[in-house]
Amino acid sequence: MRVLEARLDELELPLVEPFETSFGVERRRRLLLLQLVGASGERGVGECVAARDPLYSAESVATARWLLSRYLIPDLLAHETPDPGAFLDRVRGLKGHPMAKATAEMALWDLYARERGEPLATALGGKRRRVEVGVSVGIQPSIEALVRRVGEYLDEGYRRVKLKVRPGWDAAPVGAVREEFPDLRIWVDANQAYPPSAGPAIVRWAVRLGVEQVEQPFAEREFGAHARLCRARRFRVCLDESIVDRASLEEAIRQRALSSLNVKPGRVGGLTSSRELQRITAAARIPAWVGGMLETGVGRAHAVALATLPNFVLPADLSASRRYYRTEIIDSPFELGPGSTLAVPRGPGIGVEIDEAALGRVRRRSQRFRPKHP
Ligand code: OSB
Ligand code: MG
Repeated sequence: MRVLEARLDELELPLVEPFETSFGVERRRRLLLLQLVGASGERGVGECVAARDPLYSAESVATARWLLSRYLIPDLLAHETPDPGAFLDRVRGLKGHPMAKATAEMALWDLYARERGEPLATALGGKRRRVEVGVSVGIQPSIEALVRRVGEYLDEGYRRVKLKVRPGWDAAPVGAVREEFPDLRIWVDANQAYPPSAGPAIVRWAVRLGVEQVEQPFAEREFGAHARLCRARRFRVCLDESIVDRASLEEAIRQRALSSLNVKPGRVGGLTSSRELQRITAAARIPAWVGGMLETGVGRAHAVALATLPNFVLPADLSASRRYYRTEIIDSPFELGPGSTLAVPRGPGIGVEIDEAALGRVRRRSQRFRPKHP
């Protein structure tokens, strides 16, 4: 693949409603979108999941823009790239910044699959035609509002909810949802908000309320505390922020700190790394699933393709487009289908096309890049 042109857009999209987690509230999603034009005439697009502020992880829109414009895009324009792996090899010396690297790597994967005329899911080795999904529900202004929201999502067809929790917003709201919906699959996600000493209390309410999975209750490096929670064996303990690459996953497995893995391509540096982590979890008999970062249709399409791989056996955090945004920047928004699923697009690459008019309405900045010596 030879890249003749790159465009880096910064977008601002209002969420249909604020999304509150233990680390903050998101009202308007700021994000970067990278479009590549290949010598073949095909295009490739990648979405950067870093947010405006470095609250989920160290990266932000600003740091990702810097890495992309200063290093990654110039690298792509200066070299012939046979496949996404060749790009990863070249930028291996640049430390950190997995979300920025994933943006370029995912755009390359799209371009690569389009040049081969096959869907990204097929290029990755996936087989499923639909992927099962659930819905991640932010912290709400009141318990009544939460129960109402969950009811609306169930009416839309979702069959598994993930409730955001934090100290002070856990047993009571989760208990109210459980009381109203006795058979519902309930997961919770704390985004590292609890101290290790909270472990026994979490076990008590999670078991009493039939919580199926507890995601990242403790800090990123607290493998020991997560391992103690795993030993209760009454619900799955899922890691998200703790797992950033192969080494962290292997160490977590060695310490028995997880019984489920949330794989987000942005967090782990792209689709190649996501696929590798998926393989490692399969070998360790740990169920995995694809997480979400409030993506637009572009990042969602990449994530849906990833979710077709075999060990993604739990429902993904990839909901329908309308759960996030009123305006979608792709031509065919994702809709919830039978059995709480999203259809895997059948066209080449990510299988959806950018709606340039819609993109123009939410774009705040745009930068073009061309090769130095064409
Ligand atoms: O921890 O999974 C998380 C969104 C932003 C940052 C972190 C997380 C999330 C979600 C949203 O839970 C999942 C989705 O995109 O639907
Ligand atoms: Mg999470």
